[in-house]
Amino acid sequence: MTHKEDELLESSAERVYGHLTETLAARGVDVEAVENRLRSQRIETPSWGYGNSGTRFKVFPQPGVPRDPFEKFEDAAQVHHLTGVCPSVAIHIPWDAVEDYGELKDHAESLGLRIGAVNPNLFQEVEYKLGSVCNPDPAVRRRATEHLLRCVEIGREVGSDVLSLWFADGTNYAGQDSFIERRHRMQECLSETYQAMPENMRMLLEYKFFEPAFYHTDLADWGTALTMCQKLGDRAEVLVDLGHHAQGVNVEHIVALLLDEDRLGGFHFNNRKYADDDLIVGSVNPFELFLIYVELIEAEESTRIDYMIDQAHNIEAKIEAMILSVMNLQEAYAKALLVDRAALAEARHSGDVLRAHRVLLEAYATDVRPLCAKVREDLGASVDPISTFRESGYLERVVVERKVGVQAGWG
Ligand code: LRH
Ligand code: MN
Repeated sequence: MTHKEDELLESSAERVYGHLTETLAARGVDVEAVENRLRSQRIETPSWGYGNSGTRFKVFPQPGVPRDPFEKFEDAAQVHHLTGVCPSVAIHIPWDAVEDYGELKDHAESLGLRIGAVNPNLFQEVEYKLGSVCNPDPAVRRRATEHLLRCVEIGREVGSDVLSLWFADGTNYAGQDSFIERRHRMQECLSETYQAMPENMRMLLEYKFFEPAFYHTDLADWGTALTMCQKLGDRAEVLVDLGHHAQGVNVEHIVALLLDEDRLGGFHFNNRKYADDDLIVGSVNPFELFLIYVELIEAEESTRIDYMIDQAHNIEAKIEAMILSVMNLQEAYAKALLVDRAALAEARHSGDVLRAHRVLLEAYATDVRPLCAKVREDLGASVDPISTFRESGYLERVVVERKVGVQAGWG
């Protein structure tokens, strides 16, 4: 692109941004306040989103995929560098197991990143066929609890204050095991883990209604997770993975309820059309994502919520997929920040059904991309991250550098 064309593009972007902020100000929107919230948005990316992943049918390797956690952090640093809002990376143990976790912490910090949530993997050892913390065999439960305690230690070593737990535990046939005995086994293992956590650490419990279990799942829904958290303690909160609900479930209602219970700990953002598809967030149902953020806007000023991505980029370019995911989250958040709360409350209280609905539609229909581009520029990131990434040659470079060696993946 010539310098002239650059200037033209820049000036037209400024004009479009100028027009948008005028329109918003005319609608009574405090644009400066919206931009402040957008500049302080924080999205955590998953280390496993940079590695190979797939389905039971096939895992398609991609050239340039990281071979170890250090290279995963280098790719994550690209996403933060280009979007400005992803300074932390969640790790999964043992997928990200290393000799020296202090070295991994230093490496992350040298890239301008920090290590976020620690995710213990209790779904790939042969011993866990009949469950991990819910397994009928106390020796297997002991082994599972030891792994949880080890991950609390790793959290201490890497400076993480989030232990993020998902259990594949469940049964495949009616009668296979007692729902309540399994629940009590889980509570026993989790309370020992909870007691071992340092004061600043939070335990997030992630529920999922099925898979890999096909008759019942021990932490199947928000209710089983919430009541378990209430038994464990104040620093146990519920994690909402957008792909973990049955078709037709109103996720934004669950989010509102967990906020009201002061037990919403965080999200695993992704999207699905059918089951736990782990597709790019906002790629299937962007309106649902907007409605979830509408429920979060007021609450997040008074409570800490961890916004994390949890996706599997089975066929698409992984770093670009992560960048697009973060841009979709910036836009969904920006649209939700434009909702005229006073008009919404007034319409709701006067029973004006469609006025209330149209207040949301007005915000949702606003093209906020110029605002998000301006905010990224303010953060020293890119107004057009995907073009900047494609023109950077980063992918071509790592494809060459990472030719030899075993690519990282779901183990
Ligand atoms: C389970 C899940 C969980 C992870 C895994 C990678 O479906 O959402 O959060 O540990 O995906
Ligand atoms: Mn998840």
